[in-house]
Amino acid sequence: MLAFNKEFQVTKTYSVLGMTCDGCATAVTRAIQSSVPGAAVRVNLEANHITVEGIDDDHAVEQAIIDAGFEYAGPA
Ligand SMILES: [Cu+2]
Repeated sequence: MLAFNKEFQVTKTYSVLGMTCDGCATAVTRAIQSSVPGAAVRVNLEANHITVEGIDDDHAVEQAIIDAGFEYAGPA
C-alpha cells in the first residue's frame, strides 16, 4: 500500500544490495512499512536503490533492510 500524506516531506534514497526481483522489492517495502507504517517506498532494482518517503530515520531503514535479509549500503 502506498500512502501519501502531506506531512511527508522527507524523501531519502538508499543503496540496498541483494535485491534481484519483485519479490525482493516487496520484502524490503513491507519490512520498512512494518517499521514505519505509512512510509512510501519505491524500489529501483536496476540501480539497487530504494527511495523512502515519510521517514527521516536512517537507522530504522537500515535495520528493516537487514531484518528483511538484504544489505544496507548507506544513503545513495
Ligand atoms: Cu527476489
